Amino acid sequence: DTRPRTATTLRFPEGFRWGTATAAYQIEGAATEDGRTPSIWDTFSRTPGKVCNGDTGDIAADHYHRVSEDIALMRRLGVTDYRFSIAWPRVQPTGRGKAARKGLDFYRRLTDELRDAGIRPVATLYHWDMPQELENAGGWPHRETAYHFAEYVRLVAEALGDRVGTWTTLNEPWCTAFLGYGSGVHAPGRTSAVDSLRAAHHLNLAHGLAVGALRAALPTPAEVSVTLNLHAVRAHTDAPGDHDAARRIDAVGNRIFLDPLFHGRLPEDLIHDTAAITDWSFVKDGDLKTVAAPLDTLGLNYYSPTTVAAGTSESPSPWAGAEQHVRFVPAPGPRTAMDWPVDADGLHELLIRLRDDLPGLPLVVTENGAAYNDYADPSGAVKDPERTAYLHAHLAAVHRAIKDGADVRGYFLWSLLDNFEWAYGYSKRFGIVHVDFATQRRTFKSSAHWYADVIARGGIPA
Ligand code: PNW
Repeated sequence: DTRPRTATTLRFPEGFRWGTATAAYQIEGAATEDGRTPSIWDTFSRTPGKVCNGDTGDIAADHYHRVSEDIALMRRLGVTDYRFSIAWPRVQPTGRGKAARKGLDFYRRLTDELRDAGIRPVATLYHWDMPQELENAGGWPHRETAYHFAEYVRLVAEALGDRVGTWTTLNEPWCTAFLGYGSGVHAPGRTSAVDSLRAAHHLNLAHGLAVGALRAALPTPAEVSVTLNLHAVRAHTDAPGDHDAARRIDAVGNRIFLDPLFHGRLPEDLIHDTAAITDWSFVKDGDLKTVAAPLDTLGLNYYSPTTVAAGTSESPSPWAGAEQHVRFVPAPGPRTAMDWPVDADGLHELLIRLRDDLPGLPLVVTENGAAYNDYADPSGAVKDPERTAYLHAHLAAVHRAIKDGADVRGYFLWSLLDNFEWAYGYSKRFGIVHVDFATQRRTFKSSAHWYADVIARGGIPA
């Protein structure tokens, strides 16, 4: 890059990783090809009333057949890294037994082409698409699932360990446990507070067992990580009840993962808060030691903050009983098409908290981005100025956190492509590349041109 580096660029550190992120079920399609079996998301999306417009991931962005084209998009962006997920039902179709060669071949092809393009693969092992057979056997509330996950991870690490340097065990276990088994808005759509807590523990256990499997199977030292969607929780006022509401959401939203993973303990206040739901006897001797296996980095996904006050909210909820003490206060100001408030300070807050609570642990923003509608201007260019503004504000927050001493190593923009946005189906678009789902044509939005420029300059306009 020969462009002048003027004082008007907020530059990121040398070697900062600039990426984009996707997930298998949201982009791949090819739902029944090469031996892939149904996942809980295939079942859920086929259940009437669960996903907007009855959309499914059957075809999605057809990425399974468009790997080369999609890597060419990333070359144009200039990304250094690509975060994708591996579909469990593609590589171990029933969730048990040996690996499926054709499923693994797909990820071999993907990672080969990434390497040829000079883009580092960052593989997530679980981004929500559990083989349906394992859900039929009990799913995440069932302890055995954690051991099945570790076995699947071993198969994948043995097959792909020579070509992937960065591994993430789980994406957002909070969503899996609490949206999947608590509020039921995500697959498998169950609504039980105790099952959501059991699921959270077994996800932690699955993660710890998977770290062991990765360390044992990977040929060379690799980077091993987990990605959490931590909640930037704020008390509405200084009233004690509002602070207690924030503490409760912090316990069941954040510390339920942070404490076991990084300190090998359960939050005392959470055990107390949930005493009417469970005695936590599903946590067995030795589990917390397994869960707390050392990690090389922590991935953080951030979209918007949460403000709470004393009160109550609807049930079933993803808060395991805390909804009886907590009211969610709508934030004033701009919102995205998801109706999520735009507030970049929340990202800075979380990075500073992690700087203080987990000293010495490098951080990576593994997802950040926004859903907005775009429009074609008369020349045919696809414009999404609100997304560019959102990204600019959030990258500025990351830059400020780094200046304040947070050790942030990279930023992955969610998402490369418009895709299947879970319960919202195709009605919400997170991509910086527009996908016309009728033709599968990809077009850079103005935000993609902007991001390419940011990467080329190594920073954002001041
Ligand atoms: C994350 N919530 O999902 C996921 O990792 C992505 O797959 C997803 O497309 C992206 O964020 C945008 O939604 C979330 O309700 C879904 O709190 C829902 C919530 C949080 C994250």
